[in-house]
Amino acid sequence: MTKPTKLFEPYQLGPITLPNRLVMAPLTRNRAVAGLVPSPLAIEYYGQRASAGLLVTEASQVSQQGQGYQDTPGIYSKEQVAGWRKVTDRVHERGGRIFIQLWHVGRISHVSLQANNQPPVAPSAIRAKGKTFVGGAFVEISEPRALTLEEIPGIIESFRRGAANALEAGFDGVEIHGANGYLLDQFAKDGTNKRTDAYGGSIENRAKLMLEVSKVVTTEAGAERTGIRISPVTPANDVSDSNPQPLFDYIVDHLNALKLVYLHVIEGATGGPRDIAPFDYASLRRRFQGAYMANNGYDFELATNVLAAGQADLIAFGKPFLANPDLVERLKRGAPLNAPDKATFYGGGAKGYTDYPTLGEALDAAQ
Ligand code: 8OZ
Repeated sequence: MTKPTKLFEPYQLGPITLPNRLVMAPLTRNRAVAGLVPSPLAIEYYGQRASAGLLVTEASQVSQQGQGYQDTPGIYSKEQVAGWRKVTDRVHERGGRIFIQLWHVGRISHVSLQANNQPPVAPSAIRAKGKTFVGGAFVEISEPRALTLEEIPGIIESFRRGAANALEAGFDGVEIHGANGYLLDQFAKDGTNKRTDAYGGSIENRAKLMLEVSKVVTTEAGAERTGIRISPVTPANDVSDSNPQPLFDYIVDHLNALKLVYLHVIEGATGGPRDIAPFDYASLRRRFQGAYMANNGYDFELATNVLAAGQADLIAFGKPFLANPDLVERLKRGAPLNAPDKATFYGGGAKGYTDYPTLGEALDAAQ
């Protein structure tokens, strides 16, 4: 037996009872098939992980313009909705719960993914230093163009449609991707947003798009089925803000007013050090009345301590869930974990996707 922990206690997330506090974090896997429909293998992949308190899908673009990497699934066409329906059906048959992450990459894209090879869109025409993966190769991220004021309602509408499609596909709820240097984070942070109109300048103006998207998504899906992910200090995708604490305190106060069901916070650098920059996460926790979902580098010990201290309600695990379909069972037993294989994270087939063994399968194989 492992030491006492709240990790396996149920949690009431709006109308949904989660059997435990472990969430599978959204993980990009680049295995969508023709039409950017989730792969048939995704049915098994998510189904295998249904014992999570909650599954959050890989980021799924709400429009063609919102795509930034090859083979990421969408949630804007009928075919994509039908593909996702098979995933949600399997997860529900296995007793699980699943939200989809709604995504617009903004400037983190490449002309070859955009209609008529147009530049990707951004708050301001500033190219992100970095590469994306398209056509089987790493390529420089393209120079974006600044969205006009007239285009912003269309962006908001694409998120609303994504939420409506998600419900039609049988999802239990949606998570807005407000993190990791993608469109909503690009608008919020002053390193990427140099606008001089109603969406730039002050904190209020820069936060506006994230809050307007949150408003329409909560109206469509219900606030009790809408979460959001933020990453106040991550350097991911070349994003930065000169003063993130008041920015995210403001954002969280206003998300709280919209009554979102959870706030998912990447603490520190995405997939990297937790202590990259000073930030008072407890301030967000205090401000937000819904569930606080903590993410980034958590293991059993840290999760247990943070839950015991009341600093979070839910803990999102990324790589451990990727490599361990039965992560809940393994942590319950204090069993060893499969190591994730980086070479198969992005793209490919069943290898490194649906073939990580459960504890039972690993024991059988060892006989
Ligand atoms: C890894 C590779 C591509 C995209 C994120 C959606 O960081 C992503 C992502 C991660 O949020």
